[in-house]
Amino acid sequence: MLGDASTESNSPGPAMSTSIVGPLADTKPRTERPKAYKVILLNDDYTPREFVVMVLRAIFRMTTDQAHGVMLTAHLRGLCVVAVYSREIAETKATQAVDMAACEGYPLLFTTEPED
Ligand code: TYC
Repeated sequence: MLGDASTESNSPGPAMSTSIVGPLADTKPRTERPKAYKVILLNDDYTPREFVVMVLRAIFRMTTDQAHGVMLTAHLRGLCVVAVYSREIAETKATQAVDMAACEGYPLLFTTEPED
């Protein structure tokens, strides 16, 4: 039929109504947020309180008041979440903090774990 778009074609190959490309690409953005990781400070019986505060200030950029609060929470409750970062940064900071303590002979521990 002349002028009927459904049957007319200027090029060889399948008619326009026949899909050869499959479904259209999903246009919804699906960028995954990278998982957040907690850095956790563990209590021990040997590391001096002032040294814990110094490490928290140096590595985690806390004020003295913030660092003292985190140190005290770990001291009283056994552990304290220090901060949350991307995995790379959390692991780097935890390692730097543990190394700083180890250099002085202290058993201070920081661990990382993914947030739920
Ligand atoms: N418990 C230590 C002490 O009494 C101090 C301390 C606090 C150590 C917090 C580690 O994560 C810690 N000297």
